[in-house]
Formats: sequence, structure tokens, C-alpha cells
Amino acid sequence: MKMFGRTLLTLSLLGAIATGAQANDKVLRVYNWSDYIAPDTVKKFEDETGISVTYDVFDSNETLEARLLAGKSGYDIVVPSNSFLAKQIKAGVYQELDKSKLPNWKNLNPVLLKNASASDPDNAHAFPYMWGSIGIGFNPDKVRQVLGSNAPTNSWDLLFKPENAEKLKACGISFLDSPTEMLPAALHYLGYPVNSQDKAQIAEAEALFMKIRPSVAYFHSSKYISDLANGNICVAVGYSGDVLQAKARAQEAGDTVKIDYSIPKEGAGSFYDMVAIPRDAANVENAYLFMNFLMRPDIIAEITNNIGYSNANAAATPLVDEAIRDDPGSYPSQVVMATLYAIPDMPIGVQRVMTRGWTRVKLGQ
Ligand code: SPD
Repeated sequence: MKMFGRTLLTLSLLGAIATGAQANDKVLRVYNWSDYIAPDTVKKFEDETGISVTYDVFDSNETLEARLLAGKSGYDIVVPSNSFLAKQIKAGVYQELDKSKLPNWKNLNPVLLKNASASDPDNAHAFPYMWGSIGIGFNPDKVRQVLGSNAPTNSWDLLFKPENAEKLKACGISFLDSPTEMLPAALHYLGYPVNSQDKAQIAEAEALFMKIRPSVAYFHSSKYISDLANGNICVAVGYSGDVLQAKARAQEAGDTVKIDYSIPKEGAGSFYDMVAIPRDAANVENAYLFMNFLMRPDIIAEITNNIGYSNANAAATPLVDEAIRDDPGSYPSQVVMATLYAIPDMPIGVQRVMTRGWTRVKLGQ
């Protein structure tokens, strides 16, 4: 009996230690894009699992990459775009996924998985979360006021023709602060390959921005959402879903500011944002639980319904609001899809050239 009692005590002590250790491990650190999750997604995960989540945000791949390449980012889940993924995989930043821990993988859209596998063969390190395009968000009333009813809102001419940009300066233009997304847009407009490594062509793209630089109010990759919504600016080069969020916010605030999103007819950049686990993540099992949670149709559909981006989960499509499914900005037609180009994955050396050029553009010198 005594022996049995002692064993029980030992077992319960061990149990307490184990529970204590588990309790300390019930944490997860997530680093995602800003404005990229539903308001209660994290809370739902915490309630269901008892895992406490630290959720931080960034608004450019460049920022995320700097954290990852510096090592020991401290995060268990990160969300790089496909255009940055391949070289980060090569640099050994991510762990290979154990798909047996992801039973909800079956819900993912096989076509999108295949597209995303161009940067990650066999989708070995990451799965696609959301995808979208980089186009033009604009306030049709203000733009018409400035440029007249024939304003070319369906073309990059709206911004890349200096005579248009000069006029739009009066109501406010913003650009994404991302050389790897903005310079390819100019290269494409100039008729060069979006992944050009030709320094002269990149310099020409830079010169195009330099010409319109005096008309640009600011370069920022998330501030334009609220500025479009409250009428502080009238044109923003931005991410599809973010412009739709601006539109929704403007509608909620009384619908006096109208916002539209256009994918210019010349074509625009498209991206997949991918969920991955850094190699040095401390809470890998919890990261798998979070990944699997994000692959649940009800969870990811709710996120899409809040942020306006198309997700990569086939099983979730029937749960996505019709208004979003029918929005050509979120779910472009096949004809428009054919005009999209993938944001290129540039070698690090060329990326540096682009970053230096972009710094000159921002400084205007
Ligand atoms: N607010 C969320 C924005 C997500 C945009 N990701 C785009 C990456 C493009 N390369």
C-alpha cells in the first residue's frame, strides 16, 4: 500500500512537473503581415488550445527578411511571400514540414499549391495563406475631379505619365515602400522583363519613378488603407485586399468616400503569402497546431471575409461571402488573371541594386 502510495506520489509529482513544463510551453509567437487576420482568429485558437499567442506584424518582405536572416527571429510562424521564399529556403531559414501533423492540408487548393511549388518544390516548407495582386486603389470622385471623366484608372498611365501624376498630387498619391514590388511594375510598363537583371533597365525603371517623385505624397506599405478610407489620399499603389479593406472602412464610416481597385490593363504583380516555420522556432508543435487551424475552412473563410483577400483553401470557398467571391479585385476573371505576372524572385545582389535605387527614389535624388 505504502509502496503504491509512494509511487502515486512520485507519479503525481512527475505529472505536476510535466504539466508545469507544458504550461510554460503553451506559447506561440506569430509574425504576420498587418491587417491580415480576422479580429478573433487568434482568440479562437487560444480558447481552443490553451496556447497563448504573441502576434506581431510587419508590412514588407524586406522587413521580415531582415529579421529572418539576422537569425533567432524568435518567431514560430512567419508569412513570407513566394517571391522571397525560395532564397530564404536556400539560406536554411525554414524547417521542412511534417505533413502528417497537418491533417487539414487536404483542404488546400491543389492548383494554387502547384503554383506555389515553383518557389518551394513539393510545398515542402510552406503553404499558401492568401494571394492577391498589386494594383491601383483610387477614389473615383476625386480622380475624376482632377483628371476628368476619361481618367485612365485602368492603366498604369494614371501614375507613370508625369502629367497625370502632377495633377493627382493635389489629392494625394502613395506608393508601396517596396523596391521588389514597385520596380517590376515600372519595368513591365516600360516593356522590359519584370525579372530583368539588366542594370540599365533597372536604372530606367528608377528614372521613371524619379520623374514622378515630386508628385508622390509618401511611400508606405500599410498607411494607405486608412488614408484612402478617410479621403486623405486619392490614389495608392497597393495590395488588392488592403484596398478592399479601405473600401469597407469607408462604407462603414458613412459611405461618403468611394474607393475602387483596378488591376491595370497592362498587367500587375501577383503574390502568394506563405506560412512557414523558422528553423530555430522554439514552439514547433504549437506552430503545427496553428497551421492546421489556419487550414480549417471555417477559420480561413472568416479571415477572407474580414480582410478581402482570396485564400488558398478550396474547401473554404463556399463559406466566403458572395460579395468577396464576386469582387473582381479579390477573385479576378480568367482573362484578367492571364495579365498578372508573378512578383519575381531576385538574386540577393540584384535585390541590393534595387534597394539602393529605391532609396534614391524616396530621397528624390
Ligand atoms: N496587409 C496585408 C498585405 C499582404 C501583402 N502581401 C504582399 C506581398 C507581395 N509581395
